[in-house]
Amino acid sequence: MSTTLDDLARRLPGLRLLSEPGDLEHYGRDWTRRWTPAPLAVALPATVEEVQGIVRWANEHGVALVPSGGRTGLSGGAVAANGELVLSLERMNHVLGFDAADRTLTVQPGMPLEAVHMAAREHGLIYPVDFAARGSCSIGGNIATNAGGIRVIRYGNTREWIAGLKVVAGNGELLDLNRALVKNSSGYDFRQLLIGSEGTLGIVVEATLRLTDPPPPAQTMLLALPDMDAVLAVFGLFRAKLSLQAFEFFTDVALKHVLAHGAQRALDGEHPYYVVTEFDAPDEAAQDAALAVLGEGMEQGWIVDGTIAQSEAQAAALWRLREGITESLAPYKPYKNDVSVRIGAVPAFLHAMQALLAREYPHIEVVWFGHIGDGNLHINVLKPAGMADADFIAQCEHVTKLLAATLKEHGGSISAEHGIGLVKRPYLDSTRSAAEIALMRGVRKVFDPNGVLNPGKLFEVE
Ligand code: AKG
Repeated sequence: MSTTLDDLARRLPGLRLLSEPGDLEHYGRDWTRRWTPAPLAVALPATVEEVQGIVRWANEHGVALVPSGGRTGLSGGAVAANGELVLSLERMNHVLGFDAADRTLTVQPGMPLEAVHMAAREHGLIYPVDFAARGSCSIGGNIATNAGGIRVIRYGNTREWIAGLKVVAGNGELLDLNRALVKNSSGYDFRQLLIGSEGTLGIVVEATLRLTDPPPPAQTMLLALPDMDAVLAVFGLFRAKLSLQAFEFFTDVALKHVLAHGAQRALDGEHPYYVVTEFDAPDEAAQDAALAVLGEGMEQGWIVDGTIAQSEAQAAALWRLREGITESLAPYKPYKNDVSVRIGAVPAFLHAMQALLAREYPHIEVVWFGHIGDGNLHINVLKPAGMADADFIAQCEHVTKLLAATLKEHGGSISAEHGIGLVKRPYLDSTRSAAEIALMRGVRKVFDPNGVLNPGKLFEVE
């Protein structure tokens, strides 16, 4: 161990520290897989005091820290490739309390999202933010990236569900932000500033989450559609006539990969676009109304085929077609774009982008899917067999520049829900103005004066 690490071990005798090559490899990377992990070591604190001790030590020794949750991020926000200390919160993974009057659950940051869901259900309530990585991602990571997911259309992003946060700032000080108050008009809301800050302002050590009533029983439908205009038309129809919980789209290319990865085909024939949608259907009348809306979409020629799940198992099988896409593409080392525009701008943006991709990538497989009702599109470009990683990334970065310009024209964002991290850092200025970025730098300096928190992520610290 280096003398620097010796000092950490001496100051915090109970702290679990790992430095075996396998551990450095495991904790030094996230799902981006682009960088070679090379952390100094991995610290797994079990208490707030240990987190504070690590941050103070990092300040004194000038060591960079990479806060780490489930490392399921796709923007390189949790990568440690430059001798940083990974500060993994995975041991801080307990429920700290439930408040029936406020309907809040207080948890530690390392709890997996799925465990949060289960803990909420024990009280007859739900924590409604949800997405495919629920079993692996952590609530702290969700907060650090303001995670979105498949139910934003009904419930909004993570930000809407955080009542209070305890955070260790870059100087080691513990901040108790908002104390779970519903109304608090007492100046700047640092809780909201911390949400989505990608571990650059502070380390979340405790979160108080708002819970809500479970939704009424739902029905899940899979639809096949002829083109993107039809997807948007059906979204308009369903949103007007049904109470939507989710409305997700994917293409035939995505379906091909997910079926090859073990999912079950649910509709015959081949169609360019598919939608998985879920809506409230508490009784027979609501189910009949949904059938009528399906019929209306078919009459209009917007829906070519459709199926309604008749059981929970069938609903899960339909969801797998959408939620299994990321995993099915992983072997192709996809270059990911996660963009958003205002919902009204989706059609114009989509057409501009399809033209751009057809021009720039005539021979490369591009997979589209995402949360169409939130204006959030995931675009995965698959690495052709035989192409060198570096050539592929250079080509994709060129197209991302063009994409960033197209997004700017349409008033969109280069990152809808994955964060900026390392991957999108070169394009931050396509979404945020120079004045905003200057303010961000100033804020970061105040929270983390010595630049120890996740340096290099979001923007380079000067
Ligand atoms: C989603 O499935 O909603 C994701 O955020 C993953 C996107 C991707 O794999 O590009």
